[in-house]
Amino acid sequence: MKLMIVTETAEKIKSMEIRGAGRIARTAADALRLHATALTTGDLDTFRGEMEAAAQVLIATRPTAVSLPNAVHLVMAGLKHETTVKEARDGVIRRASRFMESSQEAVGKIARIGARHIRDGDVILTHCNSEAALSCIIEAHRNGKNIEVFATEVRPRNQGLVTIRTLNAAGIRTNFIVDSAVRSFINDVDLVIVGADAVTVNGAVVNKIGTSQVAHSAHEARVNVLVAAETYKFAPRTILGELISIEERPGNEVLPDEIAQTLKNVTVRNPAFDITPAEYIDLIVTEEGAIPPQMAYIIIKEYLGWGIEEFHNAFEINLGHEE
Ligand code: RUB
Repeated sequence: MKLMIVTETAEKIKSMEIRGAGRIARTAADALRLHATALTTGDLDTFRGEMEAAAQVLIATRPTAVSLPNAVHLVMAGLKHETTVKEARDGVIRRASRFMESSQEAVGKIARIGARHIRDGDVILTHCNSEAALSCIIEAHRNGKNIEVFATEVRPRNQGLVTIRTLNAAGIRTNFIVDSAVRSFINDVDLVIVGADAVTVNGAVVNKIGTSQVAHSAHEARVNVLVAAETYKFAPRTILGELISIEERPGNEVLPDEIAQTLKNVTVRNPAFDITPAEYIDLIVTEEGAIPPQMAYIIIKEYLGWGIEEFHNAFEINLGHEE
């Protein structure tokens, strides 16, 4: 009963009713806030245990967007030092509220910084539906720049529809294309702008499946690729060489079961994300400024507070003698 808000939120994230890395992170933080508010126990250990269980349920929903565990850890940080239930509850509420607020502010800052990299007359291509990427495009349009957009369809879940509705509402001239048409139009494009679910320490960007093909086409055509990503999308544990796991979703998102069942030799594969190497990315715009992807470690160390030595201490890792 007490976990209701958490299980409902987890269900909505899994089914993608709530989607997009930033929104997933804010909603998870809010669920933890509401859960802490609803917990009636007077026992600190029970409170901590209930919060930890809720955190695990939320983190387990979708594996790729690093914003989710980063947000959950931010909200849960401090819980082990708080000495009464009231202190712990207030702490969770304060940290969750601060995260939600700063996450929203970050998108506004990214919009202002990203818009500076868009020139009057630019044709921009975007893939999937990223709040951070769209905020840059919309800000440039608000600043009076005459821009035009190519937006992909984004099979199989059609997030491109959400993108074109937003661009249309903002009054931005938009071309809607199927995913496989990117290379045919790339020579008409001046700049690619996409969002991110995760950024690794070596500057690789994990985003909606197809992003790496878009970036590859752009690289080949010498079109710049800009990634709009809040700092909490950077993945600290990649410092240890940990890989980002790529979510594989059910095949029936791609091919209806009644057809798939008639094709005994066919397996439908449906990875939801892919990895674009740093060499195909020109700039990552964060709320702290625009950086080349090779500087991702600085964001992880300076803004998320995780340096290689913190990992060394936290996990008692002997960096020289790992198996
Ligand atoms: C969404 C997606 C978005 C990033 C960034 O994938 O790949 O580009 O999450 O979005 P899905 P934002 O639809 O599977 O969640 O900038 O809104 O955080």
